[in-house]
Amino acid sequence: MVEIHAGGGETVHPVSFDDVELYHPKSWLTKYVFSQDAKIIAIQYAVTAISIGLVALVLSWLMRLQLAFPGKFSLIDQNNYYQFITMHGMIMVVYLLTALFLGGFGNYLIPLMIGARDMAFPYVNMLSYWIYQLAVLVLVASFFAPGGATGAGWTLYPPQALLSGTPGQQWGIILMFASLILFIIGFTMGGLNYVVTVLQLRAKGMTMMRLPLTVWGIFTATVMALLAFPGLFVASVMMLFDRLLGTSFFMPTIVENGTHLDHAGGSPILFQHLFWFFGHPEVYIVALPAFGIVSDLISTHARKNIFGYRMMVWAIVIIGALSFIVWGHHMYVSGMDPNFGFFFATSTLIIAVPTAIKVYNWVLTLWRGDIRLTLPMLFSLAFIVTFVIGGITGLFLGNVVVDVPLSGTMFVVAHFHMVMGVAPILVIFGAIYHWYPLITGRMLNEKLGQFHFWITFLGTYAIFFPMHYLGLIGVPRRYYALGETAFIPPSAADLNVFITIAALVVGFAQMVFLFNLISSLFAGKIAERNPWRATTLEWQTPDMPPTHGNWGKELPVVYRWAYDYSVPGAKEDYIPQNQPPAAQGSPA
Ligand code: HEM
Ligand SMILES: [Cu+2]
Repeated sequence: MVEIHAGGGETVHPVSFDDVELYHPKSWLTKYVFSQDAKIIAIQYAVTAISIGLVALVLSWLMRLQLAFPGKFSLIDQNNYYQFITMHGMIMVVYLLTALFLGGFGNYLIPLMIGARDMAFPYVNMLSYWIYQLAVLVLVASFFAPGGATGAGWTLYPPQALLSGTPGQQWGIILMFASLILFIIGFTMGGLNYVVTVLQLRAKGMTMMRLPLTVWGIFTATVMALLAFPGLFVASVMMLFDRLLGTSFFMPTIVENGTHLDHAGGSPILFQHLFWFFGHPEVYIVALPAFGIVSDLISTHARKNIFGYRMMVWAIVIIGALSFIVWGHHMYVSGMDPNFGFFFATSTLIIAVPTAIKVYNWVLTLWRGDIRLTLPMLFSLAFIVTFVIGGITGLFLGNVVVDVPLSGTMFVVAHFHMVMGVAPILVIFGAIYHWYPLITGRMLNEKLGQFHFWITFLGTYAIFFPMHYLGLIGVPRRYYALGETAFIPPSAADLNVFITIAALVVGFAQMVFLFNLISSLFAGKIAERNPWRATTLEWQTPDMPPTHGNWGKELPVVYRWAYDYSVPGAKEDYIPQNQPPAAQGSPA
């Protein structure tokens, strides 16, 4: 792994940049609203994603209130509960996490970290954001449409999703699919940009094997998303046809309330396959950028080179590839052939190997590092712990015999919230504390940040740990109210109250975080240039925050990998990627 950082010997074939015409904004409107600058587009993506994410957060409070105090709130009836659960799940997974990691961090960081002026196709990049925003508006509109939002569950399984007993059957489900279709079109426009930009616009000397792991994570996740989203796209279009045109791709011959519906012979299971062909890779579309970002955060804040860079790159790529052949583990209860069950269980368990390698390498990076307990570091450490815990319950659920009894219970809810809810969000927070000074020129308030970290970290455990137990004693998921059962002890109700209080406290801490984000814009301490003394290119721009075109007159030239921290003999404990070998020891 060490061989990569020594000097700039390899031959590279960078694209020539001199003749790249940058689009220069001419008015306020083209500068800040219809902007083609990836940095502005990134902020637009982030603000929209966080705004809609707040809606999902509020929905989770409403669900938790209902679960703790069943029937006390007339505002929440059975139908609402299903609408809330559906919208909460879909918004969190797609409209918040995917959009924020790829559209937000991808847009901001890719061009800067690889030493490019902007994305390859800025106009298409701008369209990508506006179509995403339209998708969000269509989704929000479904709350106000007659019949309200769909209550089909975030997996949108037919035939239930289209039957009249399901809330939102009139408009909600149509708007949900329309919104997903728009989202995928918008994402594809952005995604092609991220891939082409990484492949074609790297600065001179920035070989693929010198890319920071953040870029590797986002790049691989984007390639995956470009391959996985089409599964959801066709499934959405075909479901719309079933709903609107009377086709029967997924709708079986079915009798509803004594009436024979017009559908005949469609396959609901086919929908499940298409959905999870997208749905499982989706977990890693969110996780891989998080993996990459965490690697860079711990290396920077422990002043140590990442352990096993090549291994880390390959682990990212292999996890990405393997996650296309494990989708069936979401369908163990669909009555699949046991041979298939065996195949999917095996492939699922194999993914644990490259994943474990990543965890070892993070720990070895920290080992004997000069660890600074900054907020980005705290969030990264919390991520590693949380991801390991969520991963371990994943190993249980990956086995057919364990999954079958547990799959309808709160155990699954606890598992996926740890691994794909809490873990990536911890990374998002760490990343925001890390890059906020670059984006705004100011630091976030440290005290508020500490408060935010501890409440969020401990609070999420208070929420999701007891849920494992509830699942094990048989509390089902997606239930509006438990009612009286012979097997669930009354103590489950007390635990539900506890979880809800924890959820409200954690929610409050996020409001403090938002306050910090906004107030620090005006009142935050002015950031030094490169406050974390990082090696990567985004901190080496002539202006901070970076301006249009990123690099002023001259593009950077890259001489080394991204992890030259605490190099023996060097004057400073970090050497920026664009520092020539001769001048080693005196960082610019
Ligand atoms: C503090 C934050 C959160 C709380 C309190 C929370 C709470 C809940 C609750 C109460 C349910 C319904 C469980 C049931 O009745 O079966 C649920 C479902 C769900 N949540 Fe969260 N959640 C949070 C954050 C997240 C995040 C960050 C994600 C992103 C991955 C997420 C994804 C989902 C999904 C996919 C479902 C399943 C929806 C379905 O079954 O259709 N949640 N959440
Ligand atoms: Cu999966």
